[in-house]
Amino acid sequence: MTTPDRNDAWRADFERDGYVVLPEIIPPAQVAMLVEALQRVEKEYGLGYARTSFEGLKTVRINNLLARDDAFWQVPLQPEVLSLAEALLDRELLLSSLVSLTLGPGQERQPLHEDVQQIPLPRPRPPLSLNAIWALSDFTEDNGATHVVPGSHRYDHSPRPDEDVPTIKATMKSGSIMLFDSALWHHGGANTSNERRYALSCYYCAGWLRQQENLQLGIPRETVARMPRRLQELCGYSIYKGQFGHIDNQDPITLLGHERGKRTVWEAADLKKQRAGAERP
Ligand SMILES: O=C(O)CCC(=O)C(=O)O
Repeated sequence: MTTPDRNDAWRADFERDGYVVLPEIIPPAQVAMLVEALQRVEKEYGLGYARTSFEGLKTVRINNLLARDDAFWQVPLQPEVLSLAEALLDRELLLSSLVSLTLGPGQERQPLHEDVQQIPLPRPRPPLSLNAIWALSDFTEDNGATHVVPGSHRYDHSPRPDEDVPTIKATMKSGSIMLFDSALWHHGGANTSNERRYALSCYYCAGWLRQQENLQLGIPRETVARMPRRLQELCGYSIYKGQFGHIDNQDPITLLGHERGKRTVWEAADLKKQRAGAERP
């Protein structure tokens, strides 16, 4: 269980540094199951290394993981991370993407970047999106642990291509999760070891922001229909503040066989008026 004290401490670290590490919160059996699932999916779909240097020419990235194997469904619902993400974004947040980051031996360091560089809004700003990097291997000095620039989420600009700043390596034990503000400057490290570094990136965004992966079109409807309702909502079968994302004034969750979803903001306003009228003597 998440105690309020622990949650508050994590949130304070996150706000100061732009990231926080939740040490070893995933049980070893779940880590092993996820690594096995990644290996199975990689083989089943005949996947290879990414094709761009940013994504990593010695890195296997499996996109759209929720559609590939049910084993990944629990990842976005991880209680501690989801409750922190809800506290930072709000409960109507969305899953932006769920992707694996398997760094092979020989993978070079990634360029310094932030994950919301394309969003045309001034910095600094409150978090728009959050990335939870799940360590499914120990993140060590030499296998490509993510580098971060603490406090850089508060800088007034995104990193320039030639910007040379000191970073720290977020080394952590397998089963740990690093949650960071996607405005934080960071990059994947170089993997100079002989082993693969297994990781997942579970990326959440505000409910009013476009998702990085188009999960409504990318996951077959019959697959989403089998998911837990909270995961369906996170995938975009939901409306933000009763207004954004509706289909003909209906919450899209009804497309998945649920009788009722959230009311639109307009229905809610009329209902409030009717109730106030009924209470008047
Ligand atoms: O692999 C990592 O450690 C980080 C990857 C990353 O930051 C990205 O691809 O945007």
